[in-house]
Order: sequence, then structure tokens, then C-alpha cells
Amino acid sequence: MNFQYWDPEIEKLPRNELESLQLNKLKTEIEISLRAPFYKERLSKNGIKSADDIRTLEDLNRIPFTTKNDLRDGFPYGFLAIARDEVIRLHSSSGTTGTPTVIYFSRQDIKNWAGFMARCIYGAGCTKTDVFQNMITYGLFTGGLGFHQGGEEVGMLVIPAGAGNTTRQFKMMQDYGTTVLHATPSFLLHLETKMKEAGVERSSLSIKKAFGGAEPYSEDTRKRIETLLKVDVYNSYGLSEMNGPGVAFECQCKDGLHIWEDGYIAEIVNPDTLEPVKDGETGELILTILCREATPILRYRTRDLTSFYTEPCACGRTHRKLHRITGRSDDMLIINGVNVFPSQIEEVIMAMKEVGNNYLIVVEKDGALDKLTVKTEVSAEIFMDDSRPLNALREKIKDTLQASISINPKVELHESGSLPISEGKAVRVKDNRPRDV
Ligand code: DLL
Repeated sequence: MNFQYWDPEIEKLPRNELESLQLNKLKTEIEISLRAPFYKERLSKNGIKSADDIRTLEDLNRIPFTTKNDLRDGFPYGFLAIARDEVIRLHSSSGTTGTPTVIYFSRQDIKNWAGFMARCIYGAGCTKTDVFQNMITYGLFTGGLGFHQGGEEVGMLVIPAGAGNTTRQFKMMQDYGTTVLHATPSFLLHLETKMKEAGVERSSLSIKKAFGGAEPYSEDTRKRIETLLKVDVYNSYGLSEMNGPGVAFECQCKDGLHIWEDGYIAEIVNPDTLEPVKDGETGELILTILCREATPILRYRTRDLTSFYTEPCACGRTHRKLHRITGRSDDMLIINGVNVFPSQIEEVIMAMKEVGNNYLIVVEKDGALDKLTVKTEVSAEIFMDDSRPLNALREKIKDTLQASISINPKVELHESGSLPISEGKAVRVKDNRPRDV
């Protein structure tokens, strides 16, 4: 195979040199961290007062893990390590309930991120001759702008299509001769269904490759998309706390995701004991970012479950590979690429006095897409004779939830006492999507 490398020197750097590069970058990142109020306190409590206190990569173990709650507690500026007027952008979790997590970027941070994205896109075989239709949400979500910048860096013609509206997407593919797509895997599957419905001929499209990420999917799902859409699908992993997409990506071997170790230090630990797992065993991914000056984050608990490949990759890159993510060590749901904690839903419905004490969140497949149904109990009186208050309440719950979690749920109202009660711990979430990961 003819492999192509965006930055061959770094991508194929011998392991020992890669590790000394990591150590140097870690020291710089520690220096940066000590300028952020949160880490200034956290690190000095653990005896780290300057970068000189870090002598080897193992010294990382002296730093406690950082959690999503730490980031929330530090809102809005607790993790900011540079002057406010050096910040040129922020991305954040989109929920309107609870405290968001926010990440700030300096000009250099944006450049670094675009560089890692370009490495991913080019490494998947794309070049400046490609037309790239970026069919994922723009805005606070990192998927849109992250891929957009990377595509431009490679020199592709980037179409900032955004998510949804399949008719318009097909039209753009035909008008501009799109060769590369980016979307969530569920949207890619949905696209195929809509293609048939709309009578769009595959031969009228020039698509060759697609990047699929932001949510878990199995090898079978990848194969299904590849067969149905007749494109090569590359798995793309990332998270907003670590910039967004561009953390780990498949090369042309399409067997595991290279994690860019000059940008991130990856550890895998047992989520219960927080001790490192043996090489090749599955555990929770912990990430330390080495390529950001505005918002340093050290030893972040991603909650994503994965394992390292133990064999080197045929492409010659020395950066280790991760197996596709198989699940999470917390209760976060990913619904059509949007992250939702059940607690966010609870917060909305329990704040409404008309709503009873029991509720159930159901997630299932509706064709290729995910469907969220929220079932709540309401007081018996409201069920009496007139259906208007019931409809109004349903709409109110729907609208408030939509505003809060950016997903349009189906809402079902049930009479008080009619939803199942479990004897042990309450079961509030039923995820009925096929688990084939
Ligand atoms: O989903 C960033 C992204 C955008 C990645 C576009 C890839 C493509 P968040 O919204 O912060 O950021 O969600 C991050 O999504 O911790 C995983 O649980 C999940 N996730 C992301 N990519 C994958 C993947 C973006 N390829 C959370 N496989 C992460 C499985 C994924 N899960």
C-alpha cells in the first residue's frame, strides 16, 4: 500500500525519541499548568512547584486524575493558563442545564489542533484534490470546526455543510463532486436509507471515503456503511476536553486508531482501582494534553473503555494504536452523536411540579438513527376529562428538554403509579440499541 504521511518525521519517530519528546513537552505543559488557578493549587498540594519536579514520564503518576467535575468546578476560568486577551476561541458542552465544561484556545492551540487534524485526514489518503463535505454539527461542538480546519490545512475544498437535511446534502454532493464525507456513523447509515427513498443514484455521486466518529460503532457497522454507501470508512476519535476530533485516527490499514503521542500522553487504567492495566488489556483511557497553552488538562479521566494494540502497525507509524472504544465507565449516553447524561434529563423533568416521581428514559433505534423517549408519570387529576392540559404539558417537557440537551425527544405521559418500579436500585435508563460493539 502507498502510505502517505503529513509529518513523516514525527509520525515515524523512533519510540525512544518520541518518549523524550513527550517528556520535554510534559515539562512545558506543567509550567503552563502552574499558571492555571486549578492546577496551581492541585500541583503544589502534590509537591510539584515547577517543571523541574518532573524528571521522567513516570513522574506523571504523582499528579492526581482530573475529572469532568473538576472542569465544572473550575468554570469559567479556573483552568485558563494565559491572559484572557490571548484567547481566540472557546468550545464548550452545549447543555443549558448544569455547569458547562469550557475549553479555551490560543492562536497557537488552534494551529496545533489543525495540524493534528491534517495529519489524520492526509494519513487516511486524502489530498488537496479532494472535495470534503463536513456533515457534522458546527458551533460549540468541536466536530464541525475541528474537521473544517484540518481539511483546509490539507488544502481540500471544504464544504461546511453541517448536520441534517439529507436532500440538501445529496444536492451538494452532486453539485460539487464531493469525494470525502464526515458524519456520525448513524448519520452515514441514515444517508443511505434516504438515498434510496430520494431515488438518488449512487453513480451520480463521486464519494470515496467517509470519516465516522463522535459515537461508538462496531466493526460490523463500519462494514455495513462501506457496503451500502460504497465508501472507505475511517474511525475518528476525540473529545472536547482534548480539543475535539484529532486525538486518535485510523490510518490506511483501518485496523486501530493511532493516538498522536506527541500531542497526548495516553494511559489505560482499571476504572475501579485506577491502577494501570496490563498491556493489551481493556480499561479506561486517561489523557494528558501536550499541545495546548490556554487550557492545560492533565491525566483526564475520559471514561472511554479501550485497549492498546501490542503489535506495531504496518504503516510504519510509531504512535501506538487504540482499539475502537467499546463503552464507557459512566452512564453518559451518546444519542446521534450528542452526549447526554441521564441526570440532565432528570433535572429538567423533576423541576416541573406537574411531573410525578417516576420516569424512564428509553433509547432505541429508529431506522439508522437513535430515538430518545422520555416517559414520565403525572398526577392522576391531569388525566381526567380534558386532553388539553396533557398536550400542553407534553409540549412543555419536550421544548424544555430540547433546549437543555439539544435532542428532540418523544415524550410520553403516564398515570401516576403506572411505570414499572424496580425493587433494587431504580432503573431509569433502558438502552435498547443493539450492542454489537
Ligand atoms: O465527539 C469530538 C469528535 C467529533 C470526535 C467528531 C470525533 C468526530 P465530545 O462531544 O466531547 O467530542 O464527545 C466525546 O464521544 O469521550 C467518546 O465517548 C465519544 N466518542 C467520540 N469519538 C468516538 C469514536 C466529540 N470514534 C465522547 N468511537 C468521547 C467511540 C467516540 N466513541
